Amino acid sequence: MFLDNKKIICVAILLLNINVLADENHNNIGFSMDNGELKPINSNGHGPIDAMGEHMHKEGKWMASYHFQHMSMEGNRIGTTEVSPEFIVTNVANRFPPPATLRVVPTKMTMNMHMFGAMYAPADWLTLMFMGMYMEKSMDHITFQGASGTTRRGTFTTTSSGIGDTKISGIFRISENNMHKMHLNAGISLPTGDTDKRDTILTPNGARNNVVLPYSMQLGSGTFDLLPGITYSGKIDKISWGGQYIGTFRIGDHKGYSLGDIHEATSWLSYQPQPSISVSTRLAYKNEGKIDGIDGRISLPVQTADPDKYGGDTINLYFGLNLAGQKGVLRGHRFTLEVGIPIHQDLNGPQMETDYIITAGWQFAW
Ligand SMILES: [Cu+2]
Repeated sequence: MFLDNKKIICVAILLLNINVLADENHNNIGFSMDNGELKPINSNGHGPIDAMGEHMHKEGKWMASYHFQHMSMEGNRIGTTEVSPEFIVTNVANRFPPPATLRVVPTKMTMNMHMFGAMYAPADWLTLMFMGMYMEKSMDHITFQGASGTTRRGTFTTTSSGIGDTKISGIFRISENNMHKMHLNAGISLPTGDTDKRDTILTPNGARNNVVLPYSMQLGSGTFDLLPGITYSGKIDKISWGGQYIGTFRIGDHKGYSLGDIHEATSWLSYQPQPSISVSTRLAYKNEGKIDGIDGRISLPVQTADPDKYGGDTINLYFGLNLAGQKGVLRGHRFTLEVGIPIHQDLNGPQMETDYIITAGWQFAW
């Protein structure tokens, strides 16, 4: 199901890619409004797809978007050191003893996010943004037998899916000239994602229990979150670049806990050999705090049940491809693909490490 979605989107993008390029070949790129030709739509006119609220729109303009993101995590680490399931169940203390050590280890997690966005600019200095999402999560585990030792009892998988949190933002122009643009981001995340998801687990003594899933398998933060930020972007000829800081600050708590605050900083560089196509690279730093407080319903001998086993520092490197349709039915449509790999992960572990992130997107402005 997960892979099928991804394949369909990849194939669709490849087909559209061929169309856009075929279209382009018939053109002399001598666009200008004077001789009746259409003005080119720049594929790098927006920043990388995974950076949120990185562009604004002119007064009266709308934009609709759909992004699909697939994230894959496998294996565990403590700090920057990779650790095995056997190491975890013989060395890491259980926050909820007995038993004294952890007895269940997550080994693999996949997350799919379907993001539906809308943007509207009531004025040149203000763009409004809405983003809703649907999420699918899946986590594989190994359960070790009894209270100690490294004998495996079995494996199990938990899943959760549904609506995630909803983001509403205002983007405010600070300054703009031919080369440089700067704006402020002011958003709020509404707790529309479920925090009561349940599924069945395999316990160390062999029971199959239906429990409230740990924090990382829930679909929302449970709290209203403030999302302040600042974005800069620049452009000369075929080269564009930019940088952004976005924070996520939880307001109050929910069911006795709040997820850690997040600081994200990213910078990008993109090259557009012709308006219909551009390639980009991006570096993204993320710092996330531990969970504050505890949900009294979650007390299992597994790292994901421990609020202190969340957050850390990560740096991801991304590569992106951006296409902008110029003519016919494709005009105004943008297609983007961005692939990210972690180059640094220092986690409050044991915690699962990220392998890769793929984001495919469609945007249409009118
Ligand atoms: Cu937009």
